[in-house]
Amino acid sequence: MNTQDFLDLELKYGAHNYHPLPVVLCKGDGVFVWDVEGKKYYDFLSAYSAVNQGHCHPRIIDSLQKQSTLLTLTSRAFHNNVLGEFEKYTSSLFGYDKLLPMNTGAEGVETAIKLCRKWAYEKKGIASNKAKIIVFDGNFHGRTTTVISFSNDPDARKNFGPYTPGFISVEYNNLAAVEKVLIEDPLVSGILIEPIQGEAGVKVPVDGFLYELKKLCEKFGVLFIGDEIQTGIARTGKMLACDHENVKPDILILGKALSGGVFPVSAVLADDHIMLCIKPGEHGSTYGGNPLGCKVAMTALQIVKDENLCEKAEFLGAIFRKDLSNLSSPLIKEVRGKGLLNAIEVNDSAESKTAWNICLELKQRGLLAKPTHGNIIRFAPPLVITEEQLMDCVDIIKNVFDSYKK
Ligand code: IF1
Repeated sequence: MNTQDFLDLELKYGAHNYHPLPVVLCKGDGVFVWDVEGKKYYDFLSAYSAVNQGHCHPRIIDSLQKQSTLLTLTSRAFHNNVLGEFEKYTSSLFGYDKLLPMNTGAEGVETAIKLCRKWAYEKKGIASNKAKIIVFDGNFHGRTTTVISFSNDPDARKNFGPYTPGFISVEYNNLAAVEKVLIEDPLVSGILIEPIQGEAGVKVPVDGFLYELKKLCEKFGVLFIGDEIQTGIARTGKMLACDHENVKPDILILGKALSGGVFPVSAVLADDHIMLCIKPGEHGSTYGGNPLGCKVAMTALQIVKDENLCEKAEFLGAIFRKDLSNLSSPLIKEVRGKGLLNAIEVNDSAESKTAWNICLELKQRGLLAKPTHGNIIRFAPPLVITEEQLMDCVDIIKNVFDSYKK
């Protein structure tokens, strides 16, 4: 079967809920992936930052293989001998009392919302069913019905109602707008935020925004809920993007690279006065906390430390942005990002095909990236990329922008 055969197969038998680049991958190793025709590519998406540790990292695969022969799933009806170790390892690493394990990012966000609401009623004294959570315009937190209820992306929302109430959306990066809501509405109990907005096109807030937001949370007695599913685990040059401003979320949500792209593992972390608001029988998941995922996740986190991935992302990210900023192409409107989460905003309308066509040209030359919001191209390679490989990629990107005509 060739590429077209695989595309046809998915088109015929798969739901049409995605619009992928026309490339069919069958192998991955570190920063590289291969398609079914044998062509090799640099992966500059990293499965939306899930593969920070690189494809098929041998240590993660080893953990997966070993644990898979011993025990994979017990459900939470019984204990397993890996969950406690994972909970201790991860909550100590991030500095929280406790961890609640789930599987996907969206489930982690749902868990955080439920936890915040429970805390609002049982600790903050909010009247039953009245709690509200502030979110931000342009947010992306997943695809569940509650989460899309507070999206402003028409594609994500339209004809999926009725929507879950209890959310107030304010402009991202606008502290005064948040403060106004907090002053006017005493029912607000939490603020859910991406420290850098991914889907919105790698929007980095001004320095000090997260710090001031946390101070507002403290002043008004509301919980800072950090969605670090995409920005966490070294992607932006620190373990968490919030670390850049020494902000510790009251509720931290992790996913994606928590398991290095090998197995779905997400987690919510909080201190006792928050986490213990949820009691037995009130929340859970069949696969959440399974020993296979727990082993995989511990190894994935250990690799981040052992291979200095935070330092690498910070160092290489600065070089990458500098080199991209030096490309003098009329097609580049802006280069932005933090660590190895970066984007080029293409100088064309969001409806134009320019960014898509540039991505097809990049693919032709051996680099895979995907446009978001029409005219923005995200660049997020696995953090195990070497400086030499990164320079090779800068050349590819430069050549495409130099040669590309609208
Ligand atoms: C898709 C975007 C990235 C996330 C944050 C929660 C989730 C995500 C901050 C949910 C997921 C993904 C999902 C992916 C596209 C993607 C994405 F472009 F849509 F925004 F990464 F940038 N919080 N992000 O970014 O996690 O339930 O998917 O595990 O195909 O929808 P999930």
